[in-house]
Amino acid sequence: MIEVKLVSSSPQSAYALARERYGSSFKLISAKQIYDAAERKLSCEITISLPKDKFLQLPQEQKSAKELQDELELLKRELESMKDTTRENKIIALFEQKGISREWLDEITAPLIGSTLYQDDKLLVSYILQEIDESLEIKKEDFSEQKIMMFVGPTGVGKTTTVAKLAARYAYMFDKRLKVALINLDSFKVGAIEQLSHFADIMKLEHFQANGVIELEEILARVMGYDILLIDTAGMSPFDTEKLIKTVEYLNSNGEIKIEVNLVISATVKLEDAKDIYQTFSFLDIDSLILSKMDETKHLGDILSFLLLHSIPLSYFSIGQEVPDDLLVADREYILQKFIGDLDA
Ligand SMILES: Nc1nc2c(ncn2[C@@H]2O[C@H](COP(=O)(O)OP(=O)(O)OP(=O)(O)O)[C@@H](O)[C@H]2O)c(=O)[nH]1
Ligand SMILES: [Mg+2]
Repeated sequence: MIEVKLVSSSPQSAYALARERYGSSFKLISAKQIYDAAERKLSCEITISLPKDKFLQLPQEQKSAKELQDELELLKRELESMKDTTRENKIIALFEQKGISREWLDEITAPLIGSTLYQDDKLLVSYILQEIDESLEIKKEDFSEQKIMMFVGPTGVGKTTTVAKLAARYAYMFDKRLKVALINLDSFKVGAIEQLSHFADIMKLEHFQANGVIELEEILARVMGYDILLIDTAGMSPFDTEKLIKTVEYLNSNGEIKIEVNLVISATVKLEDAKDIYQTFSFLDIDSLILSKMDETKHLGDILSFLLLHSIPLSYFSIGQEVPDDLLVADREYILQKFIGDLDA
């Protein structure tokens, strides 16, 4: 809609003028009296609004200088936005080059096209960063009731290491120590049980081995007095994944047990691989995401893009091999600062 002002000797004649020019396609917004001291004359100015196309259709000679100026401004703005859409914006290109999905960038910057913000590099960078920030979800730690946490993810991503770090955190790093037990589920991998039991021995924590859902159910029934149960799983073939899904479904169908599924995914992963991994494990109802190997990459664009597509809450970051030190509770600031470092570079 366009706003147009018309001046005449009285409100009635101003309104008649508007009718004459624009027919019935306008809406009266306001009217006010104007006193011209030099001429000692009273006149009336009305403001009307009308659709842009009606305004542009009018014969040029009927338009006042003010109207022509308004029209020119409008055309200028339209021309700017056309330039914006045809010219590649270098800030958007930079974010894309750093791994942020073009589709997402286009979607969030579309409303800015033609505005000064779109042309201002610094403002546009902060706008996009803020949008990323707002899209990231963080899962807070909550120990108000017993927790059974299962860790799933591709082979070698850092599941067992993360389980060990979390066990140490929960059992020893809070004012109120939590009673923690570790469980290996269906570990046919050579050395997998030893790897976790080694950590369990050092930390003096209970450690169980469960082969199959029945054994797991028995163990879960036995360890009801524990605050936290951490279930480590093995690297997956499609067959294993199907079995795992059935296990979790079966256990969750028993109203008393709720298994929280934590997907461990490496921060070094490419977007397409992250999508595949998510696809594989999405049947499990993923509660939260743990980003591992944050220390192995400076480029977080791909994993950020993945998070922008699927807003799964982030719970922890694994930032190295050291147990228990190299673990952080997920936070937006940390991941964004790392990404900004990459943008700066
Ligand atoms: N740099 C780095 N290495 C890590 C991190 N987390 C784990 N690792 C290393 O990655 C390797 C694999 O770690 P695991 O914890 O055994 O991985 P997993 O997912 O349990 O592997 P599978 O049980 O075989 O599926 C080990 O050498 C770990 O020390 C991390 O955050 N950063
Ligand atoms: Mg493992």
